[in-house]
Amino acid sequence: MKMILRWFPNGDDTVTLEQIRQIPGVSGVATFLSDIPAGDVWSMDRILAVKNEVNEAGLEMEVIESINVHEDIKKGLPTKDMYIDNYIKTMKNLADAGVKCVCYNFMPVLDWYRSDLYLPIEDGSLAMSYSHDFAKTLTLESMTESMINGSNNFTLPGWEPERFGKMAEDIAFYQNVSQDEYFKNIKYFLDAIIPAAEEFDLDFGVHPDDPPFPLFNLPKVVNNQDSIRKYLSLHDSKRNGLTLCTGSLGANKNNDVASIAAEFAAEGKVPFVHLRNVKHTSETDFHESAHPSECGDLDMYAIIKALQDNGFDGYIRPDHGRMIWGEKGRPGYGLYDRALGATYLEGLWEACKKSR
Ligand code: DNO
Repeated sequence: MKMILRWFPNGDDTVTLEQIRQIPGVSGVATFLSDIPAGDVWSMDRILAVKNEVNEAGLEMEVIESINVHEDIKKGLPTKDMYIDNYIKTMKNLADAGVKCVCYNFMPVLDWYRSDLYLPIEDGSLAMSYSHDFAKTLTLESMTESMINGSNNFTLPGWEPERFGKMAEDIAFYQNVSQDEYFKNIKYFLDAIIPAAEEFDLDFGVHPDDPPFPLFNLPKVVNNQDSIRKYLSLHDSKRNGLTLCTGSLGANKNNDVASIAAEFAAEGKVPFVHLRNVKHTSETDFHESAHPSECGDLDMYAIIKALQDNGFDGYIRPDHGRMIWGEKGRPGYGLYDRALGATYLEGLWEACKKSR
């Protein structure tokens, strides 16, 4: 297992590589070139520039989160082949630069959403939260506005400004796309990229829908054990895996995250894990919490044990932290709470391992 942290390059992060290097046990970062629009090829020069920066700080760059999938591929438009070719070129360049694992998602239009990016919780810290009833009252414009206004002038991953212009049109497009048709588009993509991933020795881990509940009547892709099974069976390969995001899946009380971890780790299809805890406030609503089991509703011990029992040997990163100790930064991605999370999770990992 390698513990890593998400880091945003090009001066777009309040957290420095030097700080990350000093978190005990953290060996690398998950990063991406957020300024390259989805569908364009990531050049070797750009990839090597960020890799060198990471390596010079004493860290590894073995994980990319994400190579975004162009919406035309998701929509199954004729231009999809050109964008898939570009995607594969990016994969090849990344593999040549030593990348081993790619996290991506196939969610239509919206990557992730929270109704409040700074909810004060009991201990005085600020956490991100979600209310489904509230989300359902929003128009696309008000949702986008709230994410932009709440983001402290940081670009939120999945909310890159290049996306805004076409979101409304894309949402309208999907109103006529059935879940089955959408899965055909996923299969087309996987049939093209997974053989390339096999050739380049790259593990792919699809990120679950976040939150796992439908918004704007968009198709849902990966939000429970059955849909993960379905997604992974579209193109059966060890390279076609899951990014097990405990907070995304765990937002639905009906998901047994440890059982999901066990099933897919046993198949060797969990290359990457996002560990985060959530506190449910209703059937659909939650706020994020600190990582320890006692702070939220997920049993981190059970999840880590399930991963270990089933041979998991991939990357873990502490996911979204709260804002604590007055830190100002990109929602979910400050330094302090994620550093606490990393050391807690490493302790749990070690205890679990030694008690085997
Ligand atoms: C949000 C993240 C997501 C995730 C993508 C992966 O904080 O978890 O943006 O990186 O869905 O493709």
